[in-house]
Amino acid sequence: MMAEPRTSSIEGKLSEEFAVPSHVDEVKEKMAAFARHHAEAGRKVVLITSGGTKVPLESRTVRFLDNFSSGRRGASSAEYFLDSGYAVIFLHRHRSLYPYVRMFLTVNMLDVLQFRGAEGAAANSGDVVINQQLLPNIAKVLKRYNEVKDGTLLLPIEFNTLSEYLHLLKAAAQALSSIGSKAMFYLAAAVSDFYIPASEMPEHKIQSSNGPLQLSMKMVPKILSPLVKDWAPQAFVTSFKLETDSSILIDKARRALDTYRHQAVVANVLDSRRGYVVVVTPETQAELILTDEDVKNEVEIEDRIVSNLTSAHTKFITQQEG
Ligand code: 9Z3
Repeated sequence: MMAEPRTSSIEGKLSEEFAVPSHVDEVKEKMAAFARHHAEAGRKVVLITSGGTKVPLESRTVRFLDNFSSGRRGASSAEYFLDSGYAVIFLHRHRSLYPYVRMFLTVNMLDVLQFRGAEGAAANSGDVVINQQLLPNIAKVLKRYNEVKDGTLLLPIEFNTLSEYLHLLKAAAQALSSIGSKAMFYLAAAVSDFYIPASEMPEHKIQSSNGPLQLSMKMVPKILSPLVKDWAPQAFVTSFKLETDSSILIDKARRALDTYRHQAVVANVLDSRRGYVVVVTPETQAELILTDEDVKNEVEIEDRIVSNLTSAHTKFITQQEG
């Protein structure tokens, strides 16, 4: 078994080495009010993290290290959680995929809009309408989007930097602690494991005239540890494990569960992540696979993941209360 990370040193590192965003208290209060309101209305609340992180190499940043994550997993999962009756806090990277809107990002807006009336493109003023033949699902999606908006069921919170992500996740965990086991964490963001501390970062643009670049990066603190132990100890916590080598995937997922003692790990491999995942819990292991038929019918794997986890969450709540 892995040595358990020391929680207090992680909290210390977080406050010393990662700049606290100025709006963190305000956002925390917003999240706490959202959670209280929905829990009182009998809803469960899920905090979804989504998207990649970028890690700056210079303090006046010209260059940064990024990763592949599009935020699609988080955005589509948010929709399935909403369909399952959850209220959703969507902690996502600025400009990563967003629930509902994600479906229309590949269309050029100007190609699907037209002037109303017979004169069509010849007109140069008047009402603009959408060509629904080019966006067959738009009415259905717009209706659902408006229902979610009118019910204030989705609270979007953005992060840009790794520091913002870490502090906002901490604030979210503390904000949700008041609703105990009704809270779920669904940590799908692809967060950098490495960073350069502000004290070791050059201020100005790194000069290529100095020759080849060697970087030394530090480990990002394992924030899952204080989240599970201290900030939201009663919540149902799901982390994600990504590998490129499928032969080590399940072992790594089990090790994460042993180390952090949370409830579930969704294990996935980069290339097959849209069609295959394994949900690993201390007692179970469920393979979720999309068949060719599923793909033809536009079934998404997030539908299966969310259905698996919402059932596990319901059982978890019953056990906690019993
Ligand atoms: C995931 O594994 C997500 O499923 C993906 C989704 C990021 C692969 P997309 O955003 O992709 O839909 O394009 N997220 C967690 C990845 C991660 O970095 N996990 C770390 C690890 O595996 C920390 S738990 O060690």
